[in-house]
Amino acid sequence: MPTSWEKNMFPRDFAWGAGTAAYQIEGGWQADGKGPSIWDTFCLEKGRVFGEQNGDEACNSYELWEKDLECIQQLGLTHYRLSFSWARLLPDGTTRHVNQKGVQYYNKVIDDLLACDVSPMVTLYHFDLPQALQDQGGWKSAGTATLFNDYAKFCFQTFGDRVKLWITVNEPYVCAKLGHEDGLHAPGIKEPGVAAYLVGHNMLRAHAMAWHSYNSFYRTKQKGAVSLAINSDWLEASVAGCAEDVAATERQLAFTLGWFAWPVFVTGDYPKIMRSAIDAQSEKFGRSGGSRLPSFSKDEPAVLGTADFFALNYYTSRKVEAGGGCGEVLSMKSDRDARDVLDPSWPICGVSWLAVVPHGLRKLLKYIKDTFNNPAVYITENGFSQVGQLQIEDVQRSEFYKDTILEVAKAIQEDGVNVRGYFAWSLLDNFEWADGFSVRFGLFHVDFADARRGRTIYRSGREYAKIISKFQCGQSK
Ligand code: GBH
Repeated sequence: MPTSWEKNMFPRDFAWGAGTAAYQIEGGWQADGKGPSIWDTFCLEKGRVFGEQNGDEACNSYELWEKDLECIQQLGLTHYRLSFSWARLLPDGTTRHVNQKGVQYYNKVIDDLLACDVSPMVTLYHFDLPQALQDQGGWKSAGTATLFNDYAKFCFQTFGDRVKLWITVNEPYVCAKLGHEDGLHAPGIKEPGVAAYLVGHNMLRAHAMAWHSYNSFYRTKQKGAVSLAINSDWLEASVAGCAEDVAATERQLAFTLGWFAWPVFVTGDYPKIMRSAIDAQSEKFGRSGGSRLPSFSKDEPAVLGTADFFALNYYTSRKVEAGGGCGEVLSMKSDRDARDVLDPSWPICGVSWLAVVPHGLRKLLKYIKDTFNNPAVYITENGFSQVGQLQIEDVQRSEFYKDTILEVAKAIQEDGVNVRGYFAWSLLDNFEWADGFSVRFGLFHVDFADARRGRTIYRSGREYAKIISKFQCGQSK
């Protein structure tokens, strides 16, 4: 078992990347004809975001893109994952009106990357729905999936000659659960036990339509690959061998990873235990009117098989035990009847939800290989944040990156997982959603108190650059 770097631990063409998302870094919220998004609206309401902060300016990457490019080069990345702001390209969400200034901005980003031999991976949707579409029902409305497909086709058509790796939607779980069940993310809807399932369904439909569009109209010419990014913790039964905990772990997995991966990679439908748990709760609550979990229509393009690779966002691991199922009201929590337990041997660092468990990633990768028929996998996000007293010499985060990347190497070498790339989250400290700027995930520190938004590499950034150079040395990207 390797405990230190060895030659050839990673394939020659392994993608070494870092990621960002439009609303988290760009700023320029009203610049050059951009339309408002649900995050612009959400941040206007008091009490939503830490310190009433917002992404109006963020890292100002809209104006300072060239600074970001310098950071990317300093790390020696082969790939950079960014997201497009839908409302910057299509201010009212539809292709009736294209904002050419937005097109110019992303064209420049893409062209500059390619000129530096860095390949872009583009996410079409990272939490920032155009407000105009929210006003028509947002992701709860079936029509949003069709409009997403139009937007996706527009992007393939406009940028697909140069972008070869596409993510349709980032973390539909988070949009559905935090945005429509808990109300902690935009659009701030709290309709527990109902809206999230509908939203998840429409996001899967949107993804599937976009994949089929690419497959039918662009793949032959553009030769790229399309997937959706699924976030998942590694889960283990709280007490190994305890039947109740094992069953709870299976339910929890079905309601998180399975919710999106089963339809796309396994059956074309939701996990059976997810549907039966939801329907059993409905019955208990005397709710009629059909399942709260929608069904896929035979008249629409199939969702099964609509991923050219597995895109995984991994941050943390959890132990799971049964419980939570006897709530007073319908909710996803009561449907799941499973709850997380933090293992005391897994240190919590930075934000409260992030127990640092690098070996959980290796186990999850093996699980993905075994469960989803050995797909090509890109780890599209992985990282660890700082909160409070800032350290540019962030030793702990440097160690975290080393440990985690070593686990990825083991997954490749010993478990035979087909991992194609690793993207650290994030290139820059940025607007961390409801946590505002209080939580820093960057490989580069950003000085938000200064209008110039200076970027300074952390020790963890230097560590990552060192690792990349070991495996990239003398190779053409
Ligand atoms: C990613 O989600 C996002 O894609 C990215 O934009 C973000 O910057 C990054 O995480 C870091 O947070 O507050 O207890 O309800 C990661 C998956 C799922 C992790 C929701 C945080 C919230 C737990 N996230 N979870 S809680």
